[in-house]
Amino acid sequence: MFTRRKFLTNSLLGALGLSIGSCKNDSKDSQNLSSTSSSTPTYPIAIATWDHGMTANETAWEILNNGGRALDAVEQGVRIIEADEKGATVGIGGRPDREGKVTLDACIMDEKGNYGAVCFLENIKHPISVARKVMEETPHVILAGEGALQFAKSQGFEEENLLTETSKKAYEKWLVKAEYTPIINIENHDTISMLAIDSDGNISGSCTTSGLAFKMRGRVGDSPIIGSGLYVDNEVGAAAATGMGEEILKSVGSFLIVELMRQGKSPTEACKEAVERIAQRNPNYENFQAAFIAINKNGEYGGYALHKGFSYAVRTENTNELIKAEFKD
Ligand code: SD4
Repeated sequence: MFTRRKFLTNSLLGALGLSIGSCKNDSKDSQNLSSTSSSTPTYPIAIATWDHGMTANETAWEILNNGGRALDAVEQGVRIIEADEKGATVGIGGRPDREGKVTLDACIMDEKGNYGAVCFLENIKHPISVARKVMEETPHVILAGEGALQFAKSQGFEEENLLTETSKKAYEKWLVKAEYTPIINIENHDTISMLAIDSDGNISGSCTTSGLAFKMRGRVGDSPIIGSGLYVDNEVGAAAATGMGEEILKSVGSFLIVELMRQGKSPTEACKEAVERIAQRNPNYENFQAAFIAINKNGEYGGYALHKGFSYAVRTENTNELIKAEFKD
């Protein structure tokens, strides 16, 4: 629960200016790792990837601030981004695969360790809510493709065209050369992952994406896969990923981060180690982005990226800011 000590610490932070709407700027050298991790044990809290995390956090915060469950916050928060046609990497408006079809991946995990996911799902705007239904209404944890769509429809989700005019034009432009060379921080950018702790101290997480633009048909990334795109352990904390899914999958990065936090690392230190491992194992790491966010049981948070350009949004009672994450480069 939110204690008086936490309140006082938060008030102090507020007085120091760590407050609404700010954007922390960290050049590679300007912050040490411990300063990026908040030393403020505080919850409720929501953190989410990229700039649109600020928007998602607003909705999540309404739920958390009213005593709602972290699971509801992480579902409702990312739904806002799934519904935003302007976003090119999540839900409607997401860039299609090489055959011009938008295919979506998503997963959700609650404080009891329950997990549900959908992958290679077409024509459904809110894959995160289908993932939650998989978790709560089926004996399984992942449904894919046609079966996921069939299940979604059986649960009352309606099919709709997710390929917007803008996405269609982008696809037609891509078709001219039809080269598959994802551009760092552009074509593997903007998956939304969200982690939250509610006022009961319970942790949940969500992750939803249209994956890499112009991917091969049938390709599934890290985002719907437990331990890679997302992992939650209510005793320790949670972590989530964004970036080049193939490399994140091979590192099982989110699970690794939670285990490193269990061993005593701060969220940022743990994210950094997961990123370092990806770089060590892949001499080609200059050519893709990979980034993680994490929170621990105390509400401390952090993030770390392979390359410059990754930011994540943090919302607490006294903080509403976009943080430029530290990075390896
Ligand atoms: C994927 N990890 O499908 C996702 C893409 C992403 O920000 O995170 N974009 O590989």
